Amino acid sequence: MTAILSDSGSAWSRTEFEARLREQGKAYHIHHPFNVMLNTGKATPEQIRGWVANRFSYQIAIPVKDAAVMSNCPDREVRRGWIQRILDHDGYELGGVKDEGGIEAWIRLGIACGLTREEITDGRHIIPAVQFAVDAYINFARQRPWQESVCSSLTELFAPEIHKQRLATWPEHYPWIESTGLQYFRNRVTQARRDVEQGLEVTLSYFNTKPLQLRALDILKFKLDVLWAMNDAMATRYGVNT
Ligand code: AHQ
Repeated sequence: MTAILSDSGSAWSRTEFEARLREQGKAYHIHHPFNVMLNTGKATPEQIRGWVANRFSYQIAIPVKDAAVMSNCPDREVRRGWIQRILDHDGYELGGVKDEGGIEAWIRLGIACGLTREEITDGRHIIPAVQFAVDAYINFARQRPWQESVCSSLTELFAPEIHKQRLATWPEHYPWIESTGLQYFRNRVTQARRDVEQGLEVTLSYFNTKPLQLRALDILKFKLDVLWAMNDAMATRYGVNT
C-alpha cells in the first residue's frame, strides 16, 4: 500500500498519521479465514487445540521481544512503561502482590481446550512456519531501533476487538471449553488498550517526517504479515472449515 504513496511532501499531521496506521487494520488477522472459522463456531476441537498450542510460541515470545526492546532503549521513562508488558506475560510476585501472568493463563486456556500442560509447553505441536514467523518478530526487535519495535507492537490497535469477539462467541459456540479458560482474553482487552497508549505516543512522536511515517506503515505491515503467516500455517496444517 505504501508503494503508491510518495515520500515527498510534508509529514502527515498526528491525526492523519494515526488514521493511516488504523487503516491498516483491514489486513489484521481477525479477517484471516482461520480466525473467522474460530470465531464463527466452525472450528473442531482439534483445530482449536492446534491454534492454542501454536499460539503458545507467540505468547512466550512476547516478553522476550519486549526484553529486546528494553535492552535497546536508553530512555528510562519509556522503560518504566514498557516493563509492564513483561510483567503482564511472565507474571510476578512483588511486595506481596502475586500475578501468575499471561503465559500461565494461556496454558490454562490450553488445558480448558483439552491439551495437557506438558504438550503445550514442550512445543510438540508447533508448526515450523509458525515458529519462523515468531522468530522473525523477535529478531526484528533485537536488530532494529527500539522505536521501530514499539511501532511493530501497534497491531494491538486492533487487538481489543479480536479478544472481545472471542469472549462474545466462544462460550456460545464452544460450551465445552471451561469459561475460566478464557481469562487470558478478558485480561488482554484492558492490557492491550494500555499498551497501545504508550506505543502510539512513541510512534506518533518519533516517526515525524513523511519518509519516517511511510517506514512506520511498512513496519506495521511486517507485523501484520507475522500474524497472518501464523494463521496461514495453521490453516494449512489443520484445514479451514467454511
Ligand atoms: O496476546 C497478545 C499480546 O500479548 C500481544 C502483545 C502485542 C505485541 O507486543 O506485539 N501484540 C499482541 C497480540 C496478542 N494477541 C493476539 C491475538 O490475536 O490474540 C494479537 C496480538 C497483536 O495484535 O499483535
